[in-house]
Amino acid sequence: MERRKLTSAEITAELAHLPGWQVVEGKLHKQFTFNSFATALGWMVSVGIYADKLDHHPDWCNSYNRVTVNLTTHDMGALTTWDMALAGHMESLA
Ligand code: H2B
Repeated sequence: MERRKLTSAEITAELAHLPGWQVVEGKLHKQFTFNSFATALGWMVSVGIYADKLDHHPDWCNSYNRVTVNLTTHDMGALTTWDMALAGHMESLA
């Protein structure tokens, strides 16, 4: 998959397809709420397997049934196509 920085127009267009996501301090941000800790953890494991295969890892924090996610591409210091791909995969599994 192509890995490149997104323009602000591209980011705005992508956000239209990612409900609940917003750019906060330059990162793609969302807080997910699940109905239990077990559900949240299972989702994290599924997402984590995909992320590791892509070699693109989320910054995230879990508290009981909530997972707070911040995505960015560390080595480019920007949002990229891979951040959008990871966000889209998170949505498809949530
Ligand atoms: N994840 C994210 N989100 N951004 C990166 O720049 C990044 C990564 N780089 N996972 C990868 C790992 C890099 O450190 C390794 C060496 O491929």
